[in-house]
Amino acid sequence: MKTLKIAIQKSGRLNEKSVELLKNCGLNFENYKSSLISPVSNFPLEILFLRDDDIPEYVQDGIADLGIVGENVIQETEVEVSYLQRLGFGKCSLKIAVPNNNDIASLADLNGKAIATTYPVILGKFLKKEGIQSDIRTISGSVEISPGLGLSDAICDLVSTGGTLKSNGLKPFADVMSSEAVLIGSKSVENNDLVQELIQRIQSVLRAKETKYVVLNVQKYNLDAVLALLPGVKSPSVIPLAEDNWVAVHTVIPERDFWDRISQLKQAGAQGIVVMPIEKIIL
Ligand code: PRT
Ligand code: ZN
Repeated sequence: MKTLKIAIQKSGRLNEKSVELLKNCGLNFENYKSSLISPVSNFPLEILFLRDDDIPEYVQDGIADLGIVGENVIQETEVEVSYLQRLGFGKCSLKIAVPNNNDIASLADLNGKAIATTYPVILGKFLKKEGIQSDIRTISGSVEISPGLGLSDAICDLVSTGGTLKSNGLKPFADVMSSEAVLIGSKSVENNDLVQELIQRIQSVLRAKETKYVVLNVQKYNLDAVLALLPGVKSPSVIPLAEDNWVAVHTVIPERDFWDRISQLKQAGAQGIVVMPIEKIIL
């Protein structure tokens, strides 16, 4: 079978998490900062390290079969690619932001105003949908300083913590889109067996990330109350302990309701709760 190529960001916010994800999928490769291409020794795959802006087109044109990139970049480049898997990292929102002291109170107030952005395509579509006519000023970076320099009345930029807006005297005003890193593929590879294998490995790593392996001890008379709180992948394992009347329960619980569940378990009589990370969950 032909060797696949996957394009990931060479350096920047998505590089480290993309490399970590692929390594957690059991792929062996060198991550030399100087190389543009790195072969995987134990899977028919090559990794291309690129600027994120180039990834969607490389995938669309079939130069790479797969890519990991932010949805914001895919939508801005308007490429024809398949979304194969959301990856849960690189989360951010594209927002319109305005100076703290300003007279912009509603979207309609953006009519006739200048908005600086590096995302003219996405912003243009958003404004069109909202029936707003603004002057979109496309700039290549440091968007957040443009209102202070008198170059625009507002900006449209990616926000994660909001710290950059704050330190530039700006406040978020409208959400344009939310984004995260996604695995994309060229239209021709969707049904390829190796691609499906890779997607399954990625899903098992993502599932594992969302869950914890929990071991706890409980007296038998409290077991039912504790089990009622534990969904488990199928059902929790209950193992007798050397001490009479005690059992150990092993299970997997979702990270999102982790702390709630832990305090409920303690109230129900669980003791010696050990929580462990999981590497992979293969269903
Ligand atoms: O060199 P290359 O072209 O590959 O990288 P790049 O400089 O274009 O992109 P990079 O590495 O900055 O971001 C890559 C991807 O990370 C983006 O396309 C998004 O999908 C995602 N991402 C997640 C972000 C952010 N969070 C983010 N906060 N990209 C940029 N920012 C910037 C934002 O533009 C602003 O300047 O961070 C600043 C705001 O951050 P906060 O935390 O202060 O709100
Ligand atoms: Zn870029």
